[in-house]
Amino acid sequence: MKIYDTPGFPNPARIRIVLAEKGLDAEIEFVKVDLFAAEHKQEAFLTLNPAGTVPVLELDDGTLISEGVAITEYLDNLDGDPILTGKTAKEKGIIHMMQKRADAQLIETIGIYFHYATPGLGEKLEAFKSPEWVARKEWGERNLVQFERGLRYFNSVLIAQRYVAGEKFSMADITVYAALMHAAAAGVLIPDDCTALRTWQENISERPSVKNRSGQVMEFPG
Ligand SMILES: N[C@@H](CCC(=O)N[C@@H](CS)C(=O)NCC(=O)O)C(=O)O
Repeated sequence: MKIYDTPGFPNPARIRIVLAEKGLDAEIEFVKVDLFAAEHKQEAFLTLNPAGTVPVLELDDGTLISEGVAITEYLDNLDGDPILTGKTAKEKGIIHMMQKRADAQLIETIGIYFHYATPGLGEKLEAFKSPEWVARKEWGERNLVQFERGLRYFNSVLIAQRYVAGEKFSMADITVYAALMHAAAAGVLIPDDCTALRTWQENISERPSVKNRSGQVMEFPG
């Protein structure tokens, strides 16, 4: 199997954590995509994923799977023992609900803030997004407010339970963790009073699947 991604970026990090949790690292060949050069917006990459985003998984028979949740489902179910996406109907329902909330409230909002209200990944890539800078910045700032609301929501969840979707670690934890990684790279920190979220983040950083990766930060050109 191959994974097209960019090391250190939050959505690729989600899948790298999944691979480590599943003990699948050795089965994967990584192909690096240069986001700063907008390689993912060129025809060759768009044939792999029309959305023009990383990561993308390519199976040995050439099948292409993009979207973090879809890739996670595939990898988690490969050995018939899904530990990240739920075993029972109830677990699956709750994990997918919390996963969607983590995407909508954190991953998407911090991504919009980063690309629209800050210099993002630099001129070459950001030219592919809206050129109306003033409106962009306002849109980005509004998403930061949503992101901060999302942090408070997940803090309240983690006051009541150990992990994002209950008492077991799941893909929803990985998504929230990756969103916080992205936020830190964009200079956005967890508010001091979100103590449950901070404690949870410290605990997740200690997981073997995360520990060796938590030092990876997004590197900016120039
Ligand atoms: N919904 C997608 C999001 C993937 C995504 O946004 N990846 C980022 C890297 S962290 C990307 O490719 N960004 C490039 C861009 O937005 O141009 C998923 O779950 O895989």
